[in-house]
Amino acid sequence: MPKGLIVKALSGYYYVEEEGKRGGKTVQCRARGIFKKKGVSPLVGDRVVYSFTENGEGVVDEIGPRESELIRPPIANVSLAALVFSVTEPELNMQLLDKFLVHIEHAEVEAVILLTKWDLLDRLPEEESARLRRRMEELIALYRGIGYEVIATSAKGGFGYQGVADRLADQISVFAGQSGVGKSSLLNAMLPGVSLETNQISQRLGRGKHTTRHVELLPLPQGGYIADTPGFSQLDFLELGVDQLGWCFREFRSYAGDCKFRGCTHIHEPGCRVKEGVQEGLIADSRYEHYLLFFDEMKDKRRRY
Ligand SMILES: Nc1nc2c(ncn2[C@@H]2O[C@H](COP(=O)(O)OP(=O)(O)OP(=O)(O)O)[C@@H](O)[C@H]2O)c(=O)[nH]1
Ligand SMILES: [Mg+2]
Ligand SMILES: [Zn+2]
Repeated sequence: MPKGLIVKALSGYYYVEEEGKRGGKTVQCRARGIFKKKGVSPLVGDRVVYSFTENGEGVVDEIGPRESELIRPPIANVSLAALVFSVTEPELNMQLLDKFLVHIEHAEVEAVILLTKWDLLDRLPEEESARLRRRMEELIALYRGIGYEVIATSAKGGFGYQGVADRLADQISVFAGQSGVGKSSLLNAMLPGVSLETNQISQRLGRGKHTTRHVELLPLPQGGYIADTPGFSQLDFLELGVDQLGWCFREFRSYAGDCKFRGCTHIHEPGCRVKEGVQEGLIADSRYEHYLLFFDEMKDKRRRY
């Protein structure tokens, strides 16, 4: 039976590309009923075994082991997530960025932060532009300091994306972020011959807010794939345990080992090295505040379910 890769999922169909034929024609497949019974659903990025049916369509028979699995956006075998945030329109939300990083750390996927629409900084009134620039400089210093790569881009201004393209080569990567931050626009600018629908077009058609409606893997010229995904407005922590939260704040790890108590939640325990790190300015206040916020959010959820 042939092997392949699911490159798109739409309305209960999975589009499978034959192994070794990157960018080639896909076979439209249904999933075998057994998956539903087992509570498993195939994901874009899954390596699968499939077979053909009489009508020229196919059936996904087996799903290969997953190296990683993201729930939001739903995609398997991603090794790099590009978290896309615009400097403005919409203005960057640091709480959402940290929440996103928690999800990515939990999935054990690498992350790179892309700051889009950099060209808008030149077009804003001077004061507003200066304020945003300062904010971006601080943000870049903070996240680079933690160990995340940050790249400034502009699909309109035509810069930044060579660095992004190089970073994505030879693996499955995903563009994820709020709706309207410019994920599809950046991919269109980066990839010759690709023209994904972006917001302006859909406004003309009078459609709603989210422009991209499905997850799709696009072949990259340098090898590998990039997934464009629909934006989201919020993320929740359903699948994450509260005891795992501290570990998902990457820079806490080197301090957490020296906390007095094992299983320290870094909230009210004495001898907490993480809290000391915050007081000494080694850990950013904003990161610790978001940790506390997410901790409460997760506790609340537990109480409700
Ligand atoms: N000035 C400027 N505008 C941009 C840039 N990139 C995207 N835009 C605009 O931002 C709007 C949203 O862009 P999209 O690419 O559709 O955003 P998206 O993240 O794919 O949105 P969803 O598919 O809804 O998740 C469009 O009007 C784009 O023209 C940029 O670099 N500079
Ligand atoms: Mg889009
Ligand atoms: Zn602690």
